[in-house]
Amino acid sequence: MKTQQQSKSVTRIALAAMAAIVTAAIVAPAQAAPLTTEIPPEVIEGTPMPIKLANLAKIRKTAPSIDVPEGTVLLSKDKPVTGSDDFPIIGDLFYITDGDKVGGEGYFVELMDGPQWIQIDLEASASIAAVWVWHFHSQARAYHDVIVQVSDDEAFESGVTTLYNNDYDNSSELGKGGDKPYVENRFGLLVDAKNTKGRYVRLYSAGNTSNDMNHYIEVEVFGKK
Ligand SMILES: [Ca+2]
Repeated sequence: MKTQQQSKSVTRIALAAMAAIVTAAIVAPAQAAPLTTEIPPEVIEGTPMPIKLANLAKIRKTAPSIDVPEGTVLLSKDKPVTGSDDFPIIGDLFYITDGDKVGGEGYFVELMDGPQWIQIDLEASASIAAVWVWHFHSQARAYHDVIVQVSDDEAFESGVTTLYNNDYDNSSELGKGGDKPYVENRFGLLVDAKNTKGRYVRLYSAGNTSNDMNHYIEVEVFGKK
């Protein structure tokens, strides 16, 4: 029969062993690195417009960052882009993956008013770690109903994962989102994709606080093939 002292010491050893296992479990998948990208210079043009929107997120003053798995790369560069508006009013859909993130004239594509979407085809299913979005940053404004989704289905009819949704009143009818509307600036919106598997990334918006149109300068999809 064990004495109380022996029993305590066995417990201590067991606890130490458990702690070692827990530590190993935490350390093992931590082969992660903070995601960085090139942040475009600030270009502010025109007259500031009032932003009348409740529940706005705090304005970003520095580049956002999340940890992503080691070996994460930019998957979207020059990948084909389609959209709900095939004939943009200004610019071209390929601007969205051409690597240029400069604010101002000549760098953004303008899609018509109302709820519109664009879709990036990564040309193969991938493990997606993050989606970094620049709608427009030469004027402070917030886009309505920003929704980011991933799927292996080109038509987004099945197997759809919503990564981000700030349609707080479900006006775009894709479901109510819990993310906060935000003011666009050169730091963009960094969405944690949590290594979701998919070939297509679709982004929705429904106008902005300055006008009814939809704009994109660049969207970067990061992940592993
Ligand atoms: Ca671009």
